[in-house]
Amino acid sequence: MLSKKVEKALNDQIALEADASQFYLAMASWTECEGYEGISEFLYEQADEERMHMLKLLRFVNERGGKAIIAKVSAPPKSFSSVKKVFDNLLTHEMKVTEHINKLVYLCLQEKDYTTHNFLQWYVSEQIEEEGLARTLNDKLKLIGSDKSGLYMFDRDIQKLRSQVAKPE
Ligand code: OFO
Repeated sequence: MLSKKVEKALNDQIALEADASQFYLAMASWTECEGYEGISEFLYEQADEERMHMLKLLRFVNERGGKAIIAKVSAPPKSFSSVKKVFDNLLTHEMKVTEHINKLVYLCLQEKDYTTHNFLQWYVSEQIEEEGLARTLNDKLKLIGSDKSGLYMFDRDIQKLRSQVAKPE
């Protein structure tokens, strides 16, 4: 059985993952309209992944005798100033998620909820991957700067870059 504190923190995390999914969807749609096929495909997949993260938490809360709350998602921006800005947003978002996961893990220890602590280890590994990938992509874009042909290749190769960063099971 979840303590009220852990249940509330897990529900906050559900809302955060749902927000991330919606935000990435907005970036996927914008990059698609701007003609970046590879980048938009990558971001559509990221949006799906965030939804999966949200669902996994939701099912866990219900299975452990809590009540998952489906919160309202915030409206993401309609447009973005550049591809670089999109990936800055991605990194900032991932860093925020990592910080929240770490706080959740700490709370589980305080509450002596070792089951949830164990469940969250998957998220800890996932965040290492996601943050690492977001950093790698930002570093590439920094190198590319305003070079249009570099950006063209980045769009073409982004899925290859993703597979170079191994995904956890
Ligand atoms: Fe679920 O926040 Fe990214 O991974």
